[in-house]
Amino acid sequence: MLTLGTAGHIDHGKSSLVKALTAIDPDRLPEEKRRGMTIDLGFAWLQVSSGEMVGIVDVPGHEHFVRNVIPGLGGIDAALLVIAADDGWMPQTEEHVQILDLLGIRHSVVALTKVDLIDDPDWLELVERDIGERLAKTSLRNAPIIRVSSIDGSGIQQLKEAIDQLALKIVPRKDIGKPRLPIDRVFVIKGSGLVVTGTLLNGRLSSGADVIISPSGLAARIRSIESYKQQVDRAQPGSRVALNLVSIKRDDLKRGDIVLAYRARTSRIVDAEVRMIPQLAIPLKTNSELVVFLETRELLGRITLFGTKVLRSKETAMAQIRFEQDVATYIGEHFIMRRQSPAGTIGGGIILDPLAAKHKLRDRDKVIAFLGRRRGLELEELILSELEKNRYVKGNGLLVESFYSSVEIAEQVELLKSQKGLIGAGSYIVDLGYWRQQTEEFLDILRREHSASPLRKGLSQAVLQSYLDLPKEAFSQLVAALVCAGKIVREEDTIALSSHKPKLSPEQEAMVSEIIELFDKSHSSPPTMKEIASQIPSSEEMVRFMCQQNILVELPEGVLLERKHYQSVKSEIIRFLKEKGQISIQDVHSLFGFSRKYTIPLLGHLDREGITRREGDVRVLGKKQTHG
Ligand SMILES: Nc1nc2c(ncn2[C@@H]2O[C@H](COP(=O)(O)OP(=O)(O)O)[C@@H](O)[C@H]2O)c(=O)[nH]1
Ligand SMILES: [Mg+2]
Repeated sequence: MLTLGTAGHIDHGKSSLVKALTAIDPDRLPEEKRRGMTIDLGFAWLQVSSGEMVGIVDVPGHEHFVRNVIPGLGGIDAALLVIAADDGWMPQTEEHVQILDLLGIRHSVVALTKVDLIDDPDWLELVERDIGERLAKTSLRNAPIIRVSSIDGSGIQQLKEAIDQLALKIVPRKDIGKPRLPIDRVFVIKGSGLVVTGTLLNGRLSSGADVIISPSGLAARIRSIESYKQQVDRAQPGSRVALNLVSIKRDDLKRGDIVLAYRARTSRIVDAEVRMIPQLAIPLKTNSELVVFLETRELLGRITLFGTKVLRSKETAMAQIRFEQDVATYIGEHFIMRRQSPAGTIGGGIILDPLAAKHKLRDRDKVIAFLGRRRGLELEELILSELEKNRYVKGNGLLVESFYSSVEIAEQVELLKSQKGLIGAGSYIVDLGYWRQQTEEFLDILRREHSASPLRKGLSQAVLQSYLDLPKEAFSQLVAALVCAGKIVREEDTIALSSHKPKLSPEQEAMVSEIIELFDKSHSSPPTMKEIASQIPSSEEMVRFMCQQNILVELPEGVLLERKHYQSVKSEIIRFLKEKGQISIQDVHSLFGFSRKYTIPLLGHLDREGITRREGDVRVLGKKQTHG
């Protein structure tokens, strides 16, 4: 499946040639018939000797209708440049060749038409030499020139053979599973309804499929598909198709909209590399307003040049284009830039970042370098630069706006993972530099925390995560990796550097002894938190530390026991319960000398631990009857 586009000056015989090749008259509008002139795009097709269908898009040659030419040439694989032998190279020949060159169309054939009007063979040679010289500096430099006449049919067979040869050379368009049909015509057929046509790119469309219209985001359904006047269930990438759409209104569709089988992200701002045509007379200034043609769209935009204020003929630059509306583009998409006055094509470009944002002036160099990495359109560079830009990306959202399939992208990501070029963290992939920086940041936060509060065990995961910028899944992976590497330890929810040993200063050690002394002094009425605080100023943190260190055991209501004391009380209670079956508050008092102030919190604590269980006024053994 490939599509050929005509190009050339008005009246040079493009439409006649299409008719001679295909027996289909591409001029379908009544006005076109009446004026004998192509106004809008026309379509025809022929079968080449391999059996393959070749669609032909016939464009108008009049300079007024160049706005209709570019949408037609946007999706073609090869060009059929038509030049009349009597006229030779003319202004719209030039303009159309510029467009083809900017679109990067390399496959082409030149038809030298109206040779029946020329008797002088020297003249034909002269015209051919001129054409060859002019094409030499363009992407059409390898085009063979075939002499034809649509009137007497001479050369038509040779031209068909040249098209056969082209069809063999052209690599079929990739099916990357992201079908998009830039609409070039919308019309209503009595009886069947709404029809849109275009050249299908990047994937297949099936009848019955649900589709989305970009940029409106409206949903529609394909009722049926026609390709080269045949009803088909499924259309192949690269083919001309007509879709009969339902569940959408005529007024909701126009040329330039795109039929998509997936929801594409859009942006008003894109970054691109732009190139000026050799014939540019008035240089392009930064911040100029432009008309930008993308596939079948015609959009107003304003361009900011990076690294320069003006571009002259043949010059290139990285640039940002801001549109007045959201636009769905993809990396590697070609576009044409025209000026409104004086009207004319000034250059073209290739989208390098379809989802760009405004950049700060001081980031310019970084942005230029970022775009420079992408200009080769190599997948590895695209992935790495995308990560550098976004730091982390959900794996399945990576580079959806590119001409690589999700399988190709996933394979390259796996390769880069194995080469340690990026980090896979759950369903995310993370830029390697960013991952390292976040890891350092994480360890730094712990270092700072430990030195500021040497008595505290560490920080909770939630607090640590709030300091970093990573999705939860990736954060957990980072913690796991650091635990695995032995750099940190995790105890329940608390994380500390593995090197962290709570350390006490001589003054703090003195305070610990002072606190212990209070406990030693009053065995059956040990001091509570509050009581300690009132006797030893600023001791709260130390008491907390002693609890963390298991020197003290904290019971409800601020009651504290030394650990050893608590352990022996607990064992004694268990022993008592095993012997007697139950224990009362009075029993606890007689056993240990504790007043109610202590017995209630103590038994409450043991209940919570599952050692005891309350039954009316007494306790019995709880589920967890462990000693220790
Ligand atoms: N003598 C001669 N006239 C031609 C030939 N091809 C086209 N014409 C005439 O040139 C005029 C313009 O042709 P058309 O196909 O509409 O040109 P287009 O504007 O490039 O599409 C028409 O009057 C055609 O009959 C040719 O090979 N020989
Ligand atoms: Mg025509």
